[in-house]
Amino acid sequence: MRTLKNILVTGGAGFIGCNFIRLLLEKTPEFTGRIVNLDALTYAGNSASLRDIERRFGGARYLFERGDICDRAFVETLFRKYDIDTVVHFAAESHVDRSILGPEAFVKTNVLGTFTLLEAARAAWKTGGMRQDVVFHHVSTDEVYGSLGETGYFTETTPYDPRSPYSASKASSDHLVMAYFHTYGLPITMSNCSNNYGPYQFPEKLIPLMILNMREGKPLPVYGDGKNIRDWVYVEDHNNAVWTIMRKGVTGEKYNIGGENEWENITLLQSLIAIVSEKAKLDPAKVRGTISYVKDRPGHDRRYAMDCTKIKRGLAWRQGVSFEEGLERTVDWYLENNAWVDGIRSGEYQSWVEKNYGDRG
Ligand code: NAD
Ligand code: TDX
Repeated sequence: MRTLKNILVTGGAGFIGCNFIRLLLEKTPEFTGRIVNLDALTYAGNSASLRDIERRFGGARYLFERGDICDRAFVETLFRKYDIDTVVHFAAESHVDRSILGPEAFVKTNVLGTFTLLEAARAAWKTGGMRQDVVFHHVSTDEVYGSLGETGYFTETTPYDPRSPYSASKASSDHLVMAYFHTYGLPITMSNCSNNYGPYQFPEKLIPLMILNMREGKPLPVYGDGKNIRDWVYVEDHNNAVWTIMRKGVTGEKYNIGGENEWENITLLQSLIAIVSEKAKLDPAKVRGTISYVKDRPGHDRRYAMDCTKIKRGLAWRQGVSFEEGLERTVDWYLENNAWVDGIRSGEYQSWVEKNYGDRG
């Protein structure tokens, strides 16, 4: 088992990263070290997501450094300044639709940014030979494997077959990470996870977008025939898996993480409508009437589904939150956190949505 002391979290102001920092500082007593959060605060990064963490742990166990993972000199300074022994790399451009509209930022951050971090880690951890008491954990996605038909699952040995600029850029970063293990002996671990949901997710993604559009009486845009399938996992279950791999995962290995919880988008939406209508006192029939089938996403992958046997058998990880419970928690969170929501659903993001999608929400 690795003892991790000074952790560099990249992208800690984003959805999964901020939940990871919360998990470690609030719910993981065996972690007594400190976290340095390196985040550029792009449109998806939000310092409001960690304001209370800053207040409670700031200065001692939690430090925020605003910067770009592509900035080599800055990243190297952080390794030295904080004596970093662990990297957990969440920072990325993460939205498939945006990668179709503008792929360049995806290549920069996801490919060049990952390369820059790997180079900085290699330089910092090479003291004669390569240190082996350190770890670089790379957070990736099921989308690198492409699209499934009606049957079958992605395993860790499924050949890569990315279809969108987003998944192609993540696939490139995965290959670089593995190459640094084989070529330079950099101690890496990697995880590929299915669709996450939960608090603090940017409301361009399906679940928060739908919850907030329902609340605001806006159309609910369903791509294509609504029968694309995703495997949903609660963000805390994903982060528990990442933490487990960082401590106990075999160096040089990758692990699939998923919810083993497949839903057609339209069926998921119907469940969400029932939950939100009850909690927000809306008429479910009226909300259903706002479903709007819109033009499909180009290259829209039909189905994702993860085989999680390796992490379950090898590292004894399990999902802890049922879909029913996770959706309830998520809806409650979005209905209760008006200040956080309003901060995003105004200004820059709203103008971007209107420019690219008209008034669909
Ligand atoms: P997100 O878009 O919510 O957050 C990304 C964060 O990275 C933001 O805080 C942003 O400011 C930061 N960032 C972006 N470019 C940066 C740069 N150049 N330098 C420094 N910081 C930068 O993303 P997320 O949903 O939290 O995803 C986190 C990671 O998990 C990503 O690597 C993504 O590919 C992966 N992943 C996400 C999901 C999912 O369902 N959301 C599933 C599997 C894997
Ligand atoms: O308005 C919408 N209508 C719709 O039908 C949106 C935003 C999405 N969809 C569909 C497309 C997908 O089939 O819902 C499904 C989920 O879409 P997204 O929330 O955009 O997620 P997805 O494209 O599946 O990718 C997500 O999971 C894997 C994350 O954004 C990635 O970062 C992660 O790697």
